[in-house]
Amino acid sequence: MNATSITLPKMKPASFDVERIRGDFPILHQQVHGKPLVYLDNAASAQKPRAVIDAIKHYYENDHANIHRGVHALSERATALYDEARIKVQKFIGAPCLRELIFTRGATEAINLVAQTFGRVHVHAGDEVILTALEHHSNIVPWQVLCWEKHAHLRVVPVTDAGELRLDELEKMINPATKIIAVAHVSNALGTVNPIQKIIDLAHKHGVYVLIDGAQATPHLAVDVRELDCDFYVFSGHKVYGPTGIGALYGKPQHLELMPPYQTGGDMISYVSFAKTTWNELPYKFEAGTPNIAGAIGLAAAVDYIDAIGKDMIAAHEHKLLEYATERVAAIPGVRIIGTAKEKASVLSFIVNDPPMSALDVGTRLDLDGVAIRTGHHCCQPLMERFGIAGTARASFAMYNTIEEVDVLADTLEKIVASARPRVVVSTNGQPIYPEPVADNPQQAADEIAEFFDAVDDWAEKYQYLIDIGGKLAPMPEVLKTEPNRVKRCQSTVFMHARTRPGTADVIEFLADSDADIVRGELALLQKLYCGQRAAEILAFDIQGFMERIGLERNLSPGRRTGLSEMIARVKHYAGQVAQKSSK
Ligand code: C6P
Repeated sequence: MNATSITLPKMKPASFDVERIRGDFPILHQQVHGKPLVYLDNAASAQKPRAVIDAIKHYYENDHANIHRGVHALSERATALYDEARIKVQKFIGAPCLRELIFTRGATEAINLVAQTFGRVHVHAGDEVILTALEHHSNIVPWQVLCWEKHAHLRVVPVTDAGELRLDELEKMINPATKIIAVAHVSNALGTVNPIQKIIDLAHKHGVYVLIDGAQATPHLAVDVRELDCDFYVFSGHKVYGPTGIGALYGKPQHLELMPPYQTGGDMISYVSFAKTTWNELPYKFEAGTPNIAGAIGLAAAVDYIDAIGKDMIAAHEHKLLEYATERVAAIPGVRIIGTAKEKASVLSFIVNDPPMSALDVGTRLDLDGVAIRTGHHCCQPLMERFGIAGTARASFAMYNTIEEVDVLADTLEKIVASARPRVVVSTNGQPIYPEPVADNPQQAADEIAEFFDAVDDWAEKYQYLIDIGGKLAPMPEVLKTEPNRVKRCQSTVFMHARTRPGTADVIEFLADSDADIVRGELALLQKLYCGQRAAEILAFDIQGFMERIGLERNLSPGRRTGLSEMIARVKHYAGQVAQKSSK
């Protein structure tokens, strides 16, 4: 392979051969918890074909050097590869010319770039920025910050119960103060394909600029920014089978020319003196510092891979998967699909409400059977609020998923829902009953718990232990489930209330609850360790070491680890206050 042959273009297959495609993705062929992996978390990040992995490997093994700087062969090769990558990505979204295609770290950085440059120039006090209720936080917060800074206002287009945008409301909302509309092409939480062409046309009729967040569209739909005539279009490489840390911003050249730089430094300048600095031409004006060269090369390989399969073929296959999955999941009693728009792409969000089961529990149990989905608010908290739910379980499909995998998802979900039991809430007549200590000190309690965990290898058995002890969690009276007692940064709803045991100066006890079985298990574990123990001993106990010893660290997702750390921090914070007071 030489420097210019970074991709492995294939002949367009006459028909869509999913097994052949699966063969191109090494990661898919593994077992998780003893079951074949069924990867349905593609909206969060898609897996990488060997062509992408090889392109990056080949680049680092043969061609790496910094770009636009060296006079030597490697630098020239790396520069050529980077430039070639830009051409491929430009073509991928139909950008008319190269200077309109800026490499960014991803969709998030691209939106921030536009808000902080274009937004700062065009939005002033009293102006309005229109978003929609189904935006990802990445397409909310940058605009919110801009509006705070500029004393401008955010307006939000509502969605119907099906998850479709109310275009009638948008039409009423646009007024002379409207400067920008920022809208997702496809909703990551519901899968709704928004009528962006109509939105762009409507906005332009009123002289309003439009940014399209294409993070969830580019993996599934053919995109042509020239045809769309949008002002900006952003997407992330890792969702289109490319590497993380790379993405792109398309912008109309007349906007990009007038926008001030987003970041300053090397490569984005034309000339620097202490008196005056001038900017480089487009697109380099917006690419300060050494860029993600390998990322761009990997993204180009991903784009080639998609083109070789054919976007239409991919879309048709994914549509079949989504239709079948919708039919199967909708038929499971107790399950409700969230997001039933007529036009959808690759995302199936649902909740289990009979008996009620937290999305976190659904996801954790599916994982035990090798099925990877995402649970929670999907970085769309305002949308979840609109639907009156804490979060959903979300299966999202990619070109390599199969009908058989959809069956595994549906069959496993059916089994999980059928085995779910309504939670029995023990009445205490409003009287809190704090648990008794299970040992003389936290270390002794930890040793007893660890004895069980040491004896079993299987995460499924450990998980069941947590579910069992969580089922016996001391009930927490509703009056204690207050906002100050809510533990933040958890994927589920968690309350904790600690106190000093009456008649003692430094013995801690606490009550806790959560809507998720797995979290109640974690809370019960903490009660075993900490309840009825002295503050100083709680503080001295090596909780981190214990979590590692019993393997909880390894088996919890990063999100769950964060939640658990917050719960531990709460008890320790309280113990710290008590210890300080009692030592005075
Ligand atoms: N959504 C999901 O699981 P970044 O993180 O910059 O690559 O993409 C941000 C982003 C922006 N817009 C939309 C519509 C998105 O879906 C995402 C990322 C992932 O839904 C991770 S939160």
